[in-house]
Amino acid sequence: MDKKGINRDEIFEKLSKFQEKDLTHSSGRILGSMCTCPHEVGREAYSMFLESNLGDPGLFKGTKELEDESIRILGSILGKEDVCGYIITGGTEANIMAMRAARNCASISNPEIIVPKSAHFSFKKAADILCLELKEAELDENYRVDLQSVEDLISDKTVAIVGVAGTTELGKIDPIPELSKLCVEHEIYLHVDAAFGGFMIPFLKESSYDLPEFDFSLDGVCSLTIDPHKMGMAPIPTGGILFREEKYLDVMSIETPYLTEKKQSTIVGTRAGASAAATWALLKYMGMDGYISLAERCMEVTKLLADGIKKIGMELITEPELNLVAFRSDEMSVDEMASKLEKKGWAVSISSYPRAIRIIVMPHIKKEHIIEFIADLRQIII
Ligand code: 0PR
Repeated sequence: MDKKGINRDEIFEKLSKFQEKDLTHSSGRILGSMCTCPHEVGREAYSMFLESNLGDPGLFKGTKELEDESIRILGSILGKEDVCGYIITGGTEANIMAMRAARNCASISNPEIIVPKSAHFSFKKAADILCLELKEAELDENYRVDLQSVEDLISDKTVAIVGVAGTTELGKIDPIPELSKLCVEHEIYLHVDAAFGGFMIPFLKESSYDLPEFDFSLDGVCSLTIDPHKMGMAPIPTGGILFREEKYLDVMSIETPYLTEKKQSTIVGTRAGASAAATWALLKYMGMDGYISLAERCMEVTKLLADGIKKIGMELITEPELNLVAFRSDEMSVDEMASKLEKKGWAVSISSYPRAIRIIVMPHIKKEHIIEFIADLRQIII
């Protein structure tokens, strides 16, 4: 560290230089990210609550109310208003918390969890941290989890089954009603990872899209991940974890004798109250109508992209169910295509199963970006 500090202006000049090297979502060039430009209402709410720490909620009673109300509102769009839960850092923390609750509830030795092959890698972290054996279920021809494969993996050590509502790589929705039935029959904890789909599916359903049930309206669903920092447009880091009943929090609570709350069920101690404030502000500001039209707009742009890809003779991996399009071409490898697109200034990502170019049509991607992208893509393959 330097002995003397440097002045404020110089600091910010230097910071700008670093920032210039970053890509920005607002350029419309980031096509492979599940994050987006945070909404200005969320930004302002976030910056208002920078000193608030939900790890000691007795000191920040107002922020705690914002968190509780956010959880209630999220519950109300997800089939059960009286859920419990927290606004946390994101999908990874949410999934780890859910697996911890499931493991502690079951309290058996050598516990196992069953996740679809398409599940996010955060479950591998959860398995490692919590000493769980991870069993991966196969997918069907539409890249949704295969129910028979899940059933075949169930053993007397199974403590949780996971379904994904909006998979990371392809945006597919697993058959959650069937998983719920299976879990009720076998008395196994069911967690739904709707980190991505949670802010899309309820609103698309309101807007006449025919999508399956995936939330607490299904008896078997014990917990659900929903990330405001993805399709909710909140600043990073803002995740959500919801539990059907308080007992799931109790099994992982730790005593915190000198704090204003006597027990803590979250993994993280000091927690950003700003994330809860931003979530509350956006839920209130957008309302059902705001999120419905956002979801509809993303789906329209998704359709434009999918149609454009087909028109230039490329193959969609699967029909998009949410705002995610994955495709490939017979003419060129996926890696070569990605690197040529990068040279033209497009930041795409590559899905691993199957290997394909993967584009998530987040709110920062507009029709004009897609038109420009398709034109570049056509040029690349001719
Ligand atoms: N569950 C699902 C279904 C996800 O898609 C993700 C992340 C997670 C859990 C974990 O969430 P956190 O990253 O909030 O802990 N999905 C994105 C992905 O891995 C995250 C992301 C976002 C990655 C933007 C890159 C990026 O530029 O692709």
